[in-house]
Amino acid sequence: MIGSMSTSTRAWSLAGLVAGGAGLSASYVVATLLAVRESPVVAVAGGVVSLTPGPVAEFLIGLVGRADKPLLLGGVVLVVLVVLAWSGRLARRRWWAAVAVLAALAVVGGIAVLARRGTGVVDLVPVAAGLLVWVGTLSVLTEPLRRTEEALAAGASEAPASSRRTFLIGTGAVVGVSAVAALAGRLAGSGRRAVEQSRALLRIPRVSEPAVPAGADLGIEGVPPWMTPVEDFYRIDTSLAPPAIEPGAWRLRVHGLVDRELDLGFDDLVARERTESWVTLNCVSNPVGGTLVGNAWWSGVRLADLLEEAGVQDGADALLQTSEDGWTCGTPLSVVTDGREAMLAVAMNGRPLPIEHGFPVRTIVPGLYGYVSATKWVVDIEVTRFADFTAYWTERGWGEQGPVKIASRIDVPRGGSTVPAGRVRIGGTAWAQGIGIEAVEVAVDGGAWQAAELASVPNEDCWVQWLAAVDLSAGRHQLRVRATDADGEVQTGVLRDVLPDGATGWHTIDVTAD
Ligand SMILES: Nc1nc2c(c(=O)[nH]1)N[C@H]1C(S)=C(S)[C@@H](COP(=O)(O)O)O[C@H]1N2
Ligand SMILES: [Mo]
Repeated sequence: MIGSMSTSTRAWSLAGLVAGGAGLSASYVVATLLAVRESPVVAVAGGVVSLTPGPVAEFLIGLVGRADKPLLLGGVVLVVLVVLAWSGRLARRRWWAAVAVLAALAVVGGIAVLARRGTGVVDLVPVAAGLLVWVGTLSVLTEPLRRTEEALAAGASEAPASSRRTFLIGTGAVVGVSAVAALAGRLAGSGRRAVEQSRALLRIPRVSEPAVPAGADLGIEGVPPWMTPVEDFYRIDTSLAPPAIEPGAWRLRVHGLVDRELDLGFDDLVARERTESWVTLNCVSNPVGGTLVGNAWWSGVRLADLLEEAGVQDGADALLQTSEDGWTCGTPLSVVTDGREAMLAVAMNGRPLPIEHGFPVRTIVPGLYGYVSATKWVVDIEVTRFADFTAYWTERGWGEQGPVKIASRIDVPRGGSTVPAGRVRIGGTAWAQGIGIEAVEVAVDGGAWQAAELASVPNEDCWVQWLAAVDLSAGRHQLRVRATDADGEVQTGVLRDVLPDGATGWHTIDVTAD
């Protein structure tokens, strides 16, 4: 097979193909283990779809009809195979050129992954893992080929048998390991798939559909919808692979400084009296003007009711919450029991929680940042004292209590954009959960604050859209916004970093009018 020049070329191509297969299988396995949305190949196909100009896509679809998706995936796979074989042949003369081709392929895959909705850095891990395995396998497989070439060049009449054997054994082993790994990936992913299926089939009684209150969404182009669709809801957690928990297997223990410990299953929980409310959740790491914030319709069981059932003892001032994957946070007891809609949520926007957002049960406490309250996959609540524990983020320098800070954001126009001179509409969002937004004001070029118009909202726990109009002469201008909460506190202009307990400062952008 690798005796003569021509078959040797085939061997190099084969090495490229097999190494590529190993890389793809590795990226698939890692993608499954991390439960990222889609494998790089699917992402590339999706990217091709979104980059294809409309008329061209329509023409092609007209040509091939419903077979467009399989054809597209097949096409991407075919192109990848050709490139892989070519990379193997390149490796024969110029090793670095093969690596460059593979790296370029990985970059294309990475860009395609990142271009998808709702992906992040974690989604790149499969691509990186694939590339590493790829290059490693290629170098191992081509090593005996290289020795053969050297032997031939040195005048040997045929390839040393040992090199041939090494190459064939190596190739076979890589093919075998890749196949087993891909199979294992399928099995590993099946746990999550099974839970995804349970979730899809789960009907929780008395969960109502979200109905956006009249007047809450001003429908301003460029301002995110008042109700955040779950697929657009920001996601923050420390888990690489979100826990996949069957509702039937979920249990919650409420213990510590209580008269009666509770040990509840999912059915026990949802059988209890329920509450539903609009609550805006945001992350302490959200910078001024940032997007780590979302508003949803949550359905669940009031935490205060459960705590009353358990009977909280004197001296307790905190709930130490633990998730299935061991993440912890400490929540002020006084906040949870002061009458606000603090709950163990089982549904988000009228559907069971998505796995990424805590399925089957998570905590929601209006007015607290997520890192001290919004435990996803919650399985344990200990009634205790702040003095007696530290939690995941407080151990890393973040503040203990974490009340949400009043914030406002300009969504349109976008910073750095150009707008027609004259009357310009400015729109955005403001929030002060637990207290409510009383006023929003905007200022141009550091001038006088002028009041914006506020949308109406159903409660003080969710964000408020606002709209203002200002006159801009031709040239560059600075726009800024500030809010006032229902207690009369005016948002501070002092710029502070997100660490240790949330950013402050006025969101300020530059626009050009012409
Ligand atoms: N189990 C678990 N719950 C968690 C976290 C986490 O890392 N693990 N992160 C918290 C943080 S910092 C935030 S801001 C919110 C984000 O919730 P979301 O991903 O549903 O938007 O979840 C909180 N709950
Ligand atoms: Mo967060």
